[in-house]
Amino acid sequence: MKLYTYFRSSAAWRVRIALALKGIAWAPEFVHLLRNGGEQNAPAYRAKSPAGLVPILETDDGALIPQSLAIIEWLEETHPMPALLPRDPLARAHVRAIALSIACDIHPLNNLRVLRYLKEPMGHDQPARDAWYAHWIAEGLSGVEAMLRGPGPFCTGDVPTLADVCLVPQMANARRLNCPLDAYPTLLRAEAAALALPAFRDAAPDRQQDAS
Ligand SMILES: N[C@@H](CCC(=O)N[C@@H](CS)C(=O)NCC(=O)O)C(=O)O
Repeated sequence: MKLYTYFRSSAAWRVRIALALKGIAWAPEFVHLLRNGGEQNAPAYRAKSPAGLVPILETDDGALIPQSLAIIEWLEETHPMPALLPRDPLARAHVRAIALSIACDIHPLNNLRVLRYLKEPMGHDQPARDAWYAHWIAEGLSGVEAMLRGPGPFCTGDVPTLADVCLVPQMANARRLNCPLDAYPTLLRAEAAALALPAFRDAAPDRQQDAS
């Protein structure tokens, strides 16, 4: 299968982690979000991804799956082991709630196209855009910190789940934009546990062939 990916995309990073945890072979198709006016905007890519976003997964049969969480759920259904969702329905709901808090409530507010729109046409300068970014990170991560319970070391227990898959890229993004993270000791613990695993580390932006 092929993954349309950009090294710094946290949504693509989620999928790279899931593929690595499940030991699934894949080939990268690089989509540089900044070069050539943004390769996500090229007509050939838009034909595959009308939304102009990475990641998309192309299956061996040529089917295209957009949206990182839809891709990961498809991987979970087609390659169930190791599981990224617990068996117990309530525990599954909890894992999904953490993942969605990150993927739906934090990440979209700080996405490239949103930050660009704040600049043009809205006219917000860099300090204002940085404040926007930091505000939504703090608001979002405080909520997620309060959702974690139990001894860990991962988000919801002693194995990594979809929650950890979403957490690690979001923490890295926050750090890259100099957002303070000291107020989130449980998230830092879960992040450290995840990054001790090769699947999380090898999927990181600086390990990708398109890193520049
Ligand atoms: N909800 C989508 C978000 C995808 C997304 O926002 N991708 C970003 C990179 S992390 C992107 O392609 N941005 C292009 C742009 O903003 O122009 C998912 O989870 O896959």
